[in-house]
Amino acid sequence: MTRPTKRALVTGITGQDGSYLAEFLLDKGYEVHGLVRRSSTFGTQRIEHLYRDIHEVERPLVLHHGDMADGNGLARLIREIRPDEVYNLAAQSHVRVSFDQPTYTADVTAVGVLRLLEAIRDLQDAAGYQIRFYQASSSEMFGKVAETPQRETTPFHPRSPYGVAKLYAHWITVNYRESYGLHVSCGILFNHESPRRGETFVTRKITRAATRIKLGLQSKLYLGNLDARRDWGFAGDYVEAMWLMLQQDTPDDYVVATDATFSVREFCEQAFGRLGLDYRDFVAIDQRYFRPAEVDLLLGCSDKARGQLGWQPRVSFPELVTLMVDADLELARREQVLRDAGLNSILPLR
Ligand code: NAP
Ligand code: F7E
Repeated sequence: MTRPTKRALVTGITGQDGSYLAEFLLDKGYEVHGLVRRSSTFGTQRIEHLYRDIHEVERPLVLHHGDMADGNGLARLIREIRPDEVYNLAAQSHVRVSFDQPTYTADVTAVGVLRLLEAIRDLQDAAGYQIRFYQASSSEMFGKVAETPQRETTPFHPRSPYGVAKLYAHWITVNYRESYGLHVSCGILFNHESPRRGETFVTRKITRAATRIKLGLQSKLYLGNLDARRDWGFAGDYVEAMWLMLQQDTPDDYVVATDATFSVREFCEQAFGRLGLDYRDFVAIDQRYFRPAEVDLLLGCSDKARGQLGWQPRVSFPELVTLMVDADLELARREQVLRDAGLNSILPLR
């Protein structure tokens, strides 16, 4: 086994992006440490394949219990691991949920970042040891957009407790760079999806439902605002941009996007269309899925990331829909087999 060249700590490693980033860093030869929340059930489905590999080929992946709400625990971990790079992906990341849990969202998604930055600053002061830090900022910070497309210089106007929490996290990261000379960068990422996307985000909700409808496992799909427009990319492409930011000599902030926008309705059309179905026959509107304040339109301009990082997305919108539908069709087929065998109660989540 080749000796790992660098050590990274990934918070949110059990999430969509965390799982792709862990894969990416392991392939680059990193020793990867992940922060995992304690829960009464296993929450590590998205990284199980990386864990399984450990027993076959030696894969330097180590998981640690911790929580963004626990500053002492985070500081102790940073001291013990002494990572070269920290990728902060942990967050209460659901916009609709943030309206129901605003205080929790602020604690984890906003103040959690401050806890990590303080731990990094303390270690840098005590040991003269530089840790590079990535903050997962969000296009939700643009909210009620001041201009289109949105770029690094576009003024922010968040429209949800999540967006406001991300804005605090963004500015405190910038502040620690300016105040203490930390090597910290923010990726202002527009929506990015994959077959590993959480099932309550709209794209995955649509591809799960469309494929289950196709196989007769479900009859209707209830959605909210079909006219919202998003700049949707593939998560696997976006984690490379995170890594590229930390390889720069100078820390900075970058918009990461495909620079194309589509509506939720267009996503439905394409997803159901891939299965030979007309979405209008199956989609119904449920007011519960509308938000108290909506972000109507997001469209990124990623010229800076493309020019300075040499990054570009590889997966287009139609390719993204196709790969998600095809993966969920396979999942639905397995679900159908289990159902036919009378094993509904032990259906695997993924
Ligand atoms: P995700 O799938 O929801 O993953 C979030 C991760 O954070 C999970 O590993 C989750 O752990 C962890 N987490 C939540 N609360 C925590 C806590 N209190 N302590 C420790 N860990 C906690 O999100 P994602 O789509 O991968 O996004 C990654 C990051 O990018 C998030 O910060 C998100 O806000 C941000 N972002 C996402 C997008 C996007 O389109 N995906 C765009 C811009 C920015 P569990 O598995 O235990 O729940
Ligand atoms: O909603 C509309 C909804 O929940 C997209 C997070 O990763 O990206 C994500 O936030 C749009 C919204 O993502 C339903 O109103 C309609 O306009 O998939 P979403 P989001 O809110 O854009 C940003 C960049 C992040 O940073 C976040 O962490 O779809 N919509 N009907 C619906 N949305 C959901 N979830 N469910 C519906 O039934």
